[in-house]
Amino acid sequence: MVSRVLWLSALFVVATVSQAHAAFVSPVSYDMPNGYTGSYNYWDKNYTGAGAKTTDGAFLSGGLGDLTDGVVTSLNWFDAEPPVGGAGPYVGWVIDPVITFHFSAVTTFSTVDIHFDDANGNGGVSAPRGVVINGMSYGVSDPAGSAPFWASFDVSSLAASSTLQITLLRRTQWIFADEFRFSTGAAAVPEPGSLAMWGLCGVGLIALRNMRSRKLAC
Ligand SMILES: [Ca+2]
Ligand SMILES: [Ca+2]
Ligand SMILES: [Ca+2]
Repeated sequence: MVSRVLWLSALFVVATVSQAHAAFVSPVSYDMPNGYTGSYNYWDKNYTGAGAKTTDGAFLSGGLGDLTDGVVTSLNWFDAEPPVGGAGPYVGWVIDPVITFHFSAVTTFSTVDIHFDDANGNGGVSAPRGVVINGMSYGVSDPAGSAPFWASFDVSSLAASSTLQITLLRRTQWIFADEFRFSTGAAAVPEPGSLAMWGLCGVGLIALRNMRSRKLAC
């Protein structure tokens, strides 16, 4: 009986350790200048907030769209964006866009991941040369190939905040992005696994104590 309980406790320790990883945090909205028109329309056409979704560079605010919809394409802009109409997965800019993400609470972030196109200059579209996140500058290397890629930024040294202002810095004429993800570090509150572990450890200790008591009583 006692060994079975202790075994279960050990299993929960393993489960708890495996859960102690970063968690994704979703923004409640983002504000930014809309994308622009080249061969096609690289707008955030399905954006849910205010602003002209089919006007180049129009200021969009209070909503969510292509940058947080979970859709991540493995195609370069010239394969992913046709036809004209702006419903493709990317937002593409001919400026260095400033995008402000709003969160429901003050949060200590650990990582920002951004998915960019890297067309090696095809059509003027390249990987970015860097980003600025809440005033902190980060460089981005141009990957050897031309496939779209995730760039990961360690933001654990930034002060906790309910907003992240991210400026994308172009390497050439255009910059294309289709998804942003935000992670926090270790959870601030005990996870259910931790509570279960302590509960089972307690049961195990009580069972052990009872057994020893019985032995002594005999
Ligand atoms: Ca997306
Ligand atoms: Ca789009
Ligand atoms: Ca490249």
